[in-house]
Amino acid sequence: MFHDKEQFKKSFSRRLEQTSGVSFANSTLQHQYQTLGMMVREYVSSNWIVSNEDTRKGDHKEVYYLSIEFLLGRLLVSSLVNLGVKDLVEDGLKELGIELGNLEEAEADAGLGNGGLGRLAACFLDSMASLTLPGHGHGIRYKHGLFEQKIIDGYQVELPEQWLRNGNVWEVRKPDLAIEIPFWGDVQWIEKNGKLTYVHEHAETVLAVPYDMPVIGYDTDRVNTLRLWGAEPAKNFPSHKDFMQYKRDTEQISEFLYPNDMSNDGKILRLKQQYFLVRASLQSIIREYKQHHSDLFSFHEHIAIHINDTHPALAIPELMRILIDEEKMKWEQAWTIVTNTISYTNHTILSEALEKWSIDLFKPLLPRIFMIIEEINKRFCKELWQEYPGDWDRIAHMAIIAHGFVKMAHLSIVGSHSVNGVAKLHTEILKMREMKNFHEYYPEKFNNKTNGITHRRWLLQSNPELTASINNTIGTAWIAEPERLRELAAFSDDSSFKLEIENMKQLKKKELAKLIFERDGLVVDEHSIFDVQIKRLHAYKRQLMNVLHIMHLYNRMKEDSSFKPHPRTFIFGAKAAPGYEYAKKVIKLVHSVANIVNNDPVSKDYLKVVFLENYRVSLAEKIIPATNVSEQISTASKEASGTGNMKFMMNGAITIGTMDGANVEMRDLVGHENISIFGLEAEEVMHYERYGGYHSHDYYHNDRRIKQVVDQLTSGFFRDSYYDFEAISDSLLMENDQYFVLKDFSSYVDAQEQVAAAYKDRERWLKMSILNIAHSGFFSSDRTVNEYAKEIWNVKAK
Ligand code: 26V
Repeated sequence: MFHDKEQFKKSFSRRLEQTSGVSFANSTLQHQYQTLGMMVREYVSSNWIVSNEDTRKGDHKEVYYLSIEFLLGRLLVSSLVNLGVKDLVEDGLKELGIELGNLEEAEADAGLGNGGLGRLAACFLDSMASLTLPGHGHGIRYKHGLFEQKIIDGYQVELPEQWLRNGNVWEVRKPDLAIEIPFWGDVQWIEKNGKLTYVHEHAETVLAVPYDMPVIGYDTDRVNTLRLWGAEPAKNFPSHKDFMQYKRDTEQISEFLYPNDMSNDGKILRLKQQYFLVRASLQSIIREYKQHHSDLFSFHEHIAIHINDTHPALAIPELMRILIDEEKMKWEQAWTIVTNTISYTNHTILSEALEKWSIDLFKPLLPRIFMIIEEINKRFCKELWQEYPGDWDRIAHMAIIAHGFVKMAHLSIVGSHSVNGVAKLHTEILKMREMKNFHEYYPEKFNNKTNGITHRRWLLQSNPELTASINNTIGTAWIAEPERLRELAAFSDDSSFKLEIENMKQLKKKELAKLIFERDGLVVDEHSIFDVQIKRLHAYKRQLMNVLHIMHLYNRMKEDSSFKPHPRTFIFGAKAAPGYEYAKKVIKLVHSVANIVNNDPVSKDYLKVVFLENYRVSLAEKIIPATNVSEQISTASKEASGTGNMKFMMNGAITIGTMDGANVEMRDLVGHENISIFGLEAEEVMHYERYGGYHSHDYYHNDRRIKQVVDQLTSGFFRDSYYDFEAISDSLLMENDQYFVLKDFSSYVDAQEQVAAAYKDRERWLKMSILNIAHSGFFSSDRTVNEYAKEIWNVKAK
């Protein structure tokens, strides 16, 4: 149905009328989108079945990627791109009077993630399928993804997100494969068929129902599966409980995605979500495995299970439970299988995000799992005692259970065969600081896998103009081997390629300017520098430093009428966790600064500040190709990797950034003259943190520019919000500026001036831009996933 345009048009119109129940002429965009979606699903269904049956029969090792988040975004156009039929469909629809772009907008984002960690999982799915690796995802089918952000008077307001309002064409519900998940109750030690065993009694059971989504690879018949679990009442509800209460309690498990990334509030519902995901996934993996194997003794030779951060770490004790209680294996044998099956990625060193659960909460909810963790801990501490006799301090630090808490990172390290960080610097910090003791004890487990992004979504799909220019210049081999983008380096002085890059950027900026006007009624100068910071709002990401810099430029213009900076449009997009007051104040500050700068006749033709509401994947796809300057300005050592930085680089933006996360590797690849690096380095930050010596007051008192902008926060300069910014000012002065904003301010201003100077030099700028694109191939998630497959999972392409 996608091989021939005429045939496509015919089946599309027929299907539309059959399924929507209205005539073609009266159909809505929603009808049209649903129809096309169904056609794609049907088109891949036979390959999907073949892929599933192939791997199981062929005895290939498979990998399962367990993640509490999958931030997929929209799927229609990425599916068409991967199937290689986008142009045909676009042309066919056009002849029917329909714009593919409009159908694209009719799809809701699948926003089942907070940020980097969830989007990484989605990029990995795309790469696994495109590399024809047998790799599947397991996650939760949240009824509401990350909240929808509204800005009212400059303040963030959260609304429940509704991605399932019009159904989800990409999923297949499989109620016959549902699995029961027990919570609470008690564990009894009983004799059964002459053997002692544990049984879990009086549990409250929840039903996990799988919804399968096809994961379509690029230019391959491979179709993998993302299985998302939805919670429903089980057939037998507990007799002691009111049935309505029971229904609410069960459905709540997959109702909402927790919106507070990086803050571990230890809520029981979250622990329920984690066990729900883990138990359902393992049951489903083992059920399929058993169709072809009579026992689980060589499970780890056929199955790899990856845990995306510690959220699915209960896979370790759960797999132990299955092997011991159900398969009747000995502890040692089970432990060998478990540790050889599981691998773990750490995504942050921020202590606020490290998960730990109080025993009081954990033990009653998951009684058997708690017993098993106690046993793992006991044996681990005993081993440590052998290695470090008498070193109580070290053992207490490394224990899995200590001071009334279960530490999930420790469980993950002890129960897996591989622990990886997500960028070189991050892995070094893990090894040398945060997880030093563990690295000393298990040096062979630790390794680095620098993150990546799928170049199919972030270049082919979101920037077809750049894709076409690249194809015309170096051919199309880079699509399968993205590191061949490097061949573009030879064209960094080529005037016609430069012109193409310039035209591409201009076109993308024009499109974004139009979007900004439609959303906000704000006119931005298409020829200004588009300077962008889009990411979750966090103190360590330092959106505040960006805002203070804008205030400083404004102050300069007010004081010196001869100072006319190159026009700039500062674009922000960010959601703040609903309970994160400081982050919400920074959002308000962006709006207050915008109010002044965008309206003052002195500045309004030079500086524009735009905050794009409800930042999400589909918006990123429109912003990134239009960006000139990419802001990656976290306090060094705090951003594990960053992945937005890579998307901008691939689309020809110049990065202004600190030596943090993957920025370090970007600089090494592109060369220091093609990226603007400033500020403290990680070692320096960690030295101050350990030994002190930084006094933000000194910077406040000794730098007039700093004093001026900090004073403005509380002096009544922002007439609409007199008291709003006291907390921000306090964080800088009273709390000694934990993220070194004032310390790095001056070097940031200098770096910004250098960026502006480079932009004025057209030839130099375009050369930089081309070299950034040329060196971005390393950051394709195909490279990352290949490394995982070879060095951690030991799985091979089919
Ligand atoms: C932690 C928590 C704590 C409990 C409440 C809910 C919740 C949700 C998510 C997280 C994990 C946050 C960690 C994270 O997203 N890290 C980011 O991972 C990216 C992919 O590796 C990386 O590029 C970013 O630098 C890193 O911040």
